[in-house]
Amino acid sequence: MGNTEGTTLEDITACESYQWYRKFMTECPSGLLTYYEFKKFFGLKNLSESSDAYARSMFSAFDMNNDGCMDFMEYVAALSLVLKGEVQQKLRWYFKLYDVDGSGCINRDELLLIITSIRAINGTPNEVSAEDFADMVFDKIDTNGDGELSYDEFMGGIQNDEMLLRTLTHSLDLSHIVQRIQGGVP
Ligand SMILES: [Ca+2]
Ligand SMILES: [Ca+2]
Ligand SMILES: [Ca+2]
Repeated sequence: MGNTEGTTLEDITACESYQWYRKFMTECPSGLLTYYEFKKFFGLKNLSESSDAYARSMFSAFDMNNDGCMDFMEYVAALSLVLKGEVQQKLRWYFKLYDVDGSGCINRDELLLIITSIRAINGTPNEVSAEDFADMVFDKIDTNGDGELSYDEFMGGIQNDEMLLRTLTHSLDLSHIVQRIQGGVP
């Protein structure tokens, strides 16, 4: 797994970082978020096995130095990326998130796991089954047909497909968290 996160913190205003800092420190006085606290923080409760696997891979993607905890900088970097990052930065991060086993490629099982988990967490009804959706993604963007999505196939394919891009962006909609943060913490 290459450490090529292009995350910059430049575009966060001082006021926003203060709000995020306050929120983080209120909910996590130790300054380090474990996976258990992470789930509490993001209001993830009663997760099914696959949703839990997804939340766990999201946590690992946030935990950039892989020490098993999310510290404040990682938290801000992640939020900043998810909320304001350029499409390319976001996709790079999604790729890391979706490549559950860190092999450098996304295979069909990994994609299916993610789709199923996202659907379970978001609880939204879908016309297309997760299996069909995964097949469609592979049909569209696995350009060399080897059954795995390489980084280039993923980046190129998603960016050239309005619908996939929108689906991906919605899959990690953190707006309710932002609302909680910006609404202020008592
Ligand atoms: Ca960490
Ligand atoms: Ca993989
Ligand atoms: Ca491929």
